[in-house]
Amino acid sequence: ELETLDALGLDYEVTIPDVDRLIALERQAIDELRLLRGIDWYTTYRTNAEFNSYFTELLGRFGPAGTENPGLLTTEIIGQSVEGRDITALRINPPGATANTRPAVFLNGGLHAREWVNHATTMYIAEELMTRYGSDPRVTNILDNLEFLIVPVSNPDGYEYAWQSGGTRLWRKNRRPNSGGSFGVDLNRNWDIFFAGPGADNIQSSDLYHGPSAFSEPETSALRDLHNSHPQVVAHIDIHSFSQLILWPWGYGFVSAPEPDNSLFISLGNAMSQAIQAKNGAFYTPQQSVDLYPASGTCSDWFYSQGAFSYTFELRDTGSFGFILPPEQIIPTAEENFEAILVMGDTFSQPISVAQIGQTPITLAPLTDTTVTFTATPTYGDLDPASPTLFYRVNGGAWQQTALGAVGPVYQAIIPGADCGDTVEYYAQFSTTDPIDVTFPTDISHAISITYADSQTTLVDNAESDAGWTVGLPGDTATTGLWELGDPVPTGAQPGSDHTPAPGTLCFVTGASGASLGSDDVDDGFTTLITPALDASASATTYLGGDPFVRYYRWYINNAGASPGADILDVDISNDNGATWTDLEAVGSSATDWIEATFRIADFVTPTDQIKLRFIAEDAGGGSIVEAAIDDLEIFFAGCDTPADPADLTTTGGDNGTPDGVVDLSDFSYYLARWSESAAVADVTTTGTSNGVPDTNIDLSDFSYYLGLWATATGG
Ligand code: 0X9
Ligand code: ZN
Repeated sequence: ELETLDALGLDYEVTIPDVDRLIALERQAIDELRLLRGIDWYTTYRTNAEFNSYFTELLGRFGPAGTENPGLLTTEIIGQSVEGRDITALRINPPGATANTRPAVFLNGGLHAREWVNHATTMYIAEELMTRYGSDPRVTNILDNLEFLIVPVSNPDGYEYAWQSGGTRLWRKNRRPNSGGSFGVDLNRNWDIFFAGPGADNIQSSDLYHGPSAFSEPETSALRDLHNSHPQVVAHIDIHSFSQLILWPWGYGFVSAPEPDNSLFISLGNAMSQAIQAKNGAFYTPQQSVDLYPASGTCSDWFYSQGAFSYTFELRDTGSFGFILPPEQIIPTAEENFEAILVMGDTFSQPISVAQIGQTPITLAPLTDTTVTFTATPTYGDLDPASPTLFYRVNGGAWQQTALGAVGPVYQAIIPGADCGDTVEYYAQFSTTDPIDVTFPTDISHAISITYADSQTTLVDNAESDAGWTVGLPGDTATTGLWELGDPVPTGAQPGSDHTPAPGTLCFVTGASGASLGSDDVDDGFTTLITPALDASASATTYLGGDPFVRYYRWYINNAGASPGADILDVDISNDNGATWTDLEAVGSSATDWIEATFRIADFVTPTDQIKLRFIAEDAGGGSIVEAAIDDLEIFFAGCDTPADPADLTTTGGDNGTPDGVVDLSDFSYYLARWSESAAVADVTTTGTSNGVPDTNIDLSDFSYYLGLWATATGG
């Protein structure tokens, strides 16, 4: 096939030069590991028989008469495969007041036979939940609120077949003998949701064969029946590999889930991705399923059609080993995905999932009202429409409350403005009709906190002309998609226009031209963009005590092509004109939008007048689509002007009426002269009082009031 690609002049990358050899090495590694004594169960891949005996072992530890953490686990044979193998579900449901009434999280692994890390990861999640119950407060809370239904081996026949020797390792489907003599139905195309639509195949021998009818297969029917036997499955994950993806419905076509569901899919998908990345650094791209490719009749779409928030996970890796993932990656894969389960568990432990819309601003403008917006998505239970309330307080004072009003699908309230330097804290509260209260943030002792400050922009570079940027460096290795100043041509990965409002057209972009997805993106290495020196020194602003910030808008896509999510946009900051660099951010997640990035410079480097930013876009693995763009760079200062001293009237030694921040004898003589002339500036109080309120009558009380101000300012 390579010869064909070469002949056609198509760009390709060999990720695994010899899959057969990799399979042979895998078998050798498994056989060697098997000989070791006392190894962890997850150190190597396990057969059907080993899964079955491990189910029994887990029952011994966590079952009704368990030795380790009794009463958590029951197992259920939910059906038999085409070849008559038992399909086992683990039901984790601790005793206690809420036992048997909890909403459920449903996890299934191994629908596809060759995706071996799925079976192991699903099993690991079950074991870890049970091991930690009672000692880990987070897991305890999750299991006290949610039941887990877990099926680690959903396709035992296919799995058995993939373990046989002789070219069966990459088997995907079940082992249905089809009428035409071929074998297997794709168990992720056999569900009763857009059955036999796009992305499924009617050809029996195809890997994507959907089967003769929806739920024609006992394996999919067993999972369906387990779902249907539980009154409330609220969340679900169908666990696959590989590509490191977190996918949500719909997957059959280019239609988003309705709101507020879609917002929850996105925010929870992002949160799970972050939790995974925080564990071992592996990045899983969160995106809608159909953006991978349309597939109809899938497990996840069906669970969502039944009311569960359902995801499809694609576990490790991004293609270096693919399905033949080395056994030493089982545990890290399982561990990082357990973190996602914790996030999902936290979310569905509450009957309403609350999120704030929009980035929390760095500062608020003084004396200006602020509108805050939330979404509240019932995961189960019903929202009391009278309940949404915003609580806020200023400078740690008493909490005030105001209703969060429904505006379309969101809830909004206004926080009245406060003085520069004041700090406001706030949280939102929503209740179910039960009532159960849910707050955002969950822990109200960590309410959202923002300080009011003035800001002054001292530098704007909208990239409509080149202010002296360095576009590419001698050591850069990318062969296409080099940074340039241009008007981007839209592709599936590149923005259709710059960020500056019209008439702006230009931005810095990794190859502005190239009309198709993979043309003129970053390939074969990295390309570097550096700003000119930016003045963020204190002298750049009139704001006393002002704090410099840098802001830019970025576009970044790395989620298409052969190795989605593998690359990053690395951003660094320098305060010595580029001699040394400090990490500012590493962008790993893709967004088909311009995203604001704002940083307080002092959090990274001491502000100087030699600040530079460096943007390195890289296609490290090859084979992926990488597009980056930068626009609308700004430096601004936030802080509060120290209020002018009312006794400061003139510049030292001058009679110019221009305050200079110093109160001395010349201010006094300036006042005396104006007072003698009955000039308006001398009117500083109401006759007979020292209230500081001018009354258009200038007399002795004004003089004594000013004298008092001056004496205070000068210390006598
Ligand atoms: O194609 C599948 O069934 C899943 N990928 S896998 O490589 N594990 O076979 C992904 C299905 C996700 N859904 C859609 N893309 N619609
Ligand atoms: Zn799969």
